[in-house]
Amino acid sequence: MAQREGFQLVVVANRLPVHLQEPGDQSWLPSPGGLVSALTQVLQAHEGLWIGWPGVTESCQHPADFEGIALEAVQISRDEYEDFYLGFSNATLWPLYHDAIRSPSFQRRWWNAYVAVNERFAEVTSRHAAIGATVWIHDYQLQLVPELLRRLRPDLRIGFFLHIPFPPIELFMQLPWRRRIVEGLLGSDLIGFQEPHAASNFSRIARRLVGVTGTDTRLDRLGRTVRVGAYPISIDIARIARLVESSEVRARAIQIRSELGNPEVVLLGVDRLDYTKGIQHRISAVAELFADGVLEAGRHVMVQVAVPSRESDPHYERERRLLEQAVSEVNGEHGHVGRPAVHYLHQNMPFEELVALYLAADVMLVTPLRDGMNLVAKEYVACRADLTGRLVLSEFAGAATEMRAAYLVNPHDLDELKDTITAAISADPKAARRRMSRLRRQVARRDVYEWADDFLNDLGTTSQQVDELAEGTHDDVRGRHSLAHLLEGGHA
Ligand code: GDG
Repeated sequence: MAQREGFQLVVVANRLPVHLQEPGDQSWLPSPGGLVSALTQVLQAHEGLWIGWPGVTESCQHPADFEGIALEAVQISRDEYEDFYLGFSNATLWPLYHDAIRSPSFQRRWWNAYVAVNERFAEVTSRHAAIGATVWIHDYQLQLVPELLRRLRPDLRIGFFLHIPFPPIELFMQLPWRRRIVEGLLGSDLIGFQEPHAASNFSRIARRLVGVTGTDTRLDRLGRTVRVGAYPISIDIARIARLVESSEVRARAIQIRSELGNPEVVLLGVDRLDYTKGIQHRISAVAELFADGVLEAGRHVMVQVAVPSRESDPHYERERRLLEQAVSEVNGEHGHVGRPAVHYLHQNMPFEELVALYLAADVMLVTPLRDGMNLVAKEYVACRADLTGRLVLSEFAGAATEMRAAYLVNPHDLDELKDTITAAISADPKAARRRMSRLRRQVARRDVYEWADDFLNDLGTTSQQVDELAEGTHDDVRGRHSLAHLLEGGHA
């Protein structure tokens, strides 16, 4: 739905909401997930535009729209994929922002590619946003875009949401380009984080590094107010409720238990195969519980779904090898013929199958070493309408800030992890129901659609000066689409 004067609402994310079924193929599928559904719905209501990378470095013919929203691609070359995506995004920022669980690597070439790709996103956005439009930028790959875009288009209302944690100052200060990242984010009118703690980490760092004044929730940047806050993301609760009620999904859950040999207890883990998710810590705890005789193959069984992720990255390849070795050791030592202790699936599956697994599982193990939120924890709880099921949850997941009634655990403490899993399995059913009931009330407070509305409503009430600019400067902002032009002195 192209509009000559541009779009009033623009979402900017690293990826478009569609992906190619097979590389080299030309059939595009919607990317799964509550976030895509929520943002699509918001954009549909405003005839908005989604800007992102199509996911392939070769030129491709992506669809011009998706479920009634317009799509605009930002191209990334093969070298930029290596340096901007695998390099700076996933081997510098990702580990640094996740407590440096793996050592972040700092490479100037990666940084230069990050700047170049962020500039391209800002330029494409500036060409398509209407005068005074609202632009919502997502995640750690695009932290420079708010400031770059503001330079091109001071008339825009700019929001940014970070899906992953924002680190404490002690870690963030390692980043050679720390000041540029903070200045980049400060180009926003509203910066949202998953947790209040992340928001205050950012504000403290901004005051220290850039010398802005203000509180943890409001910073004064060059005469503008930048609001900072926590907007914990959620899930599509109604969709999950519909699936839980469907007879096919319920029948599949029963079938899964039967295929597992109708054990007394099914333990479940579902994660992207990522070193931040604590999958190995969980497998170690379960292995020791089998060795101690607390768990017995046949009576107890674990299912671990490890969704393939970032497979060309050597850290992830190594993680996969170590995990598969650990699983095969447990099964070698504690399984029986036809009755493995741990069922391991390294594959993507339809969401319906995932919901059937959530329904089939008595104990859900969510043990990341650090996680922005963790939607799996919320999805599991949303599935347990009959109040059965127990959630073991790492205190280092953003979800733990809200989900206090879970069996909370420090996954680094192997004994505590074993004790917590044992406590969850053997808890008095009444006490476990009370916990699940509290968790369900908590999760029901806000779904992903309300999350998006909350953010956009708050963004809509920011920065009066934006409205004044948009009214007075139509001619002024036209044609400001190139950062190179700006830097040459086209517009200061
Ligand atoms: C980042 C942050 C934050 C998983 N396997 C399959 C599948 N999934 C879906 C789950 C869930 C989602 O993927 C995973 O979400 P998480 O929150 O656990 O994790 P990240 O991918 O690391 O996401 C995280 C999130 O952004 C949102 O802000 O919570 O902290 O790291 O929804 O259901 N879906 C399908 N098949 C699978 O095999 N269809």
